[in-house]
Amino acid sequence: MPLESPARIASELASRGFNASREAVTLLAGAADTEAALVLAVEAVPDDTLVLTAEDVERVLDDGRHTRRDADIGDSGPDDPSVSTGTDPENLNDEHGGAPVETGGSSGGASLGSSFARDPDISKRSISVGQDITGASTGTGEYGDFVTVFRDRYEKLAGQLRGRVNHRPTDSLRAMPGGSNAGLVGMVNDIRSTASGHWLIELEDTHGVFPCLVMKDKGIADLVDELLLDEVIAVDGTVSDDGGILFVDSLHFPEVPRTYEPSTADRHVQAALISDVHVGSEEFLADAWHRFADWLHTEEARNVEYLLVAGDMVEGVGVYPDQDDELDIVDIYEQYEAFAEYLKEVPGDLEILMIPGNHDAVRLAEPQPGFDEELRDIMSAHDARIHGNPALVDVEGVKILMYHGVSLDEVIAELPEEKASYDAPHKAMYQLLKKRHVAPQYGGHTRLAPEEEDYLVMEEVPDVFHTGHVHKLGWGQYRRVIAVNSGCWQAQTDFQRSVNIDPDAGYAPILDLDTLDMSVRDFS
Ligand code: D5M
Ligand code: FE
Ligand code: ZN
Repeated sequence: MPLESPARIASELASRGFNASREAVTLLAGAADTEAALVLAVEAVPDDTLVLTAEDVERVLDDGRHTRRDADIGDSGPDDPSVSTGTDPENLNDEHGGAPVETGGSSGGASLGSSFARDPDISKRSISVGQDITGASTGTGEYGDFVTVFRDRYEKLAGQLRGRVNHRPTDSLRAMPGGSNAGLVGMVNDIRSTASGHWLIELEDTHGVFPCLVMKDKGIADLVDELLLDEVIAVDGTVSDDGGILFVDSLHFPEVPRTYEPSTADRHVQAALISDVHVGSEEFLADAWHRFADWLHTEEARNVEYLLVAGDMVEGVGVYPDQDDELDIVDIYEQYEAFAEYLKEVPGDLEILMIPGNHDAVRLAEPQPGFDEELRDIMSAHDARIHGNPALVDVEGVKILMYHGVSLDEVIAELPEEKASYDAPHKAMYQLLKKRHVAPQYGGHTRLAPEEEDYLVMEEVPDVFHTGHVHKLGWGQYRRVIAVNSGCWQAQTDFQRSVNIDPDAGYAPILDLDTLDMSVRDFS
């Protein structure tokens, strides 16, 4: 295979056991005979070398046999992907759905072999992960574990809501005189509309359940539209004369505080937030991926030092009916091996972090632990970090909550179109932020694993919420938290056609960690 692009060069070096600095890759791309220069460079370095540097390459180029080519190499490079304008962090209404209209036109000529020369200062990087189930799963799958996980959910979210109302446990509510004012923090057990158009919401606390009536003319019916079963809310109201019902005056979600101020990085550094690569599917867009990987080697991408992948690395096997007909690679391990090859195309100096999705070979129930040792070995390219789904990742002070996004299907199915839709997936994410839980409703699409703790509660407010799964690109700000749903690298499958999903494939959202500005690169 000719080494015509930085991605191929990086991949070739990786398969020979080397990482390489971007500058080294760029120098090789610019050599008159790239292949020969690469061979000479790897032969010339000491046996224990792990990272090929620009100096290593310069040494073989300088001996005259492999003079550098001029910048015209750019003509044969891939087109420069289009760039969108960044969002204005001051504008809280800045939202973007349906990616293609948000990106600007493309402007050819990425100059792959031109004068770009950089070596990131790795010492400035920091990345750490909290709230990850990997290695910490205690669930035995028994009924008692479900009780424990829901109790933990209640306690964590009730803690966030307690200040909002004067909570009375359900048993003492029942004993209160009619007409008393009282509050209740509870998990939504049932929602019914009454014959006269009011709403009866049954809330559950650790003592029992209590019916709460929201009158249709109260002005909070709009909030009832947003309710999902099993989420935790607070209500305030008046106890009925017989003490059997609470007439609701106000309803509260755990929420992101209005005053929330996100944290930012101390230097200009960027992260690419992607998901849903689906290697192994006939519809996996290898060319778009090559363009993305090539771009990461260019000067324009010099500040992209982190690559975060929010699940569905591979297409998997037996995930939906008749999936076999559209598999390019039928063996799950071979799918991961192929994914690892694609991963090798990106610069070796990128810090990569990945979590699984519902197509990956880990348990389907959430929270999903990171991959087992065998799959980690297969995906070890560039020392990628692997964590569970969800994972709260601190990247240079910016808290990024990564979650694959299966619950988004549920939110979109249950809520009115204007509050959550496939065309505006970020709005469905806003609902999760508001509920401070990544998968509130139990029992539909979203399978929950019984654990001692509810890992799906957002105990901390993230600065950035990164999901995928619905294969639609959309981003925006919810009370200053950036929500990004990252699209995919897979063209429409027959199955998706049958359920009317029109994917946004081949886009890479790029986040400035110092300003939290977002832009999207188009590699489609
Ligand atoms: O999910 C890609 C999209 O396809 C996502 O929005 C869910 C949707 N999807 C996946 N499975 C189903 C079923 N069984 N019914 C309806 N919609 C579905 P992905 O996880 O990549 O398959
Ligand atoms: Fe997917
Ligand atoms: Zn998915």
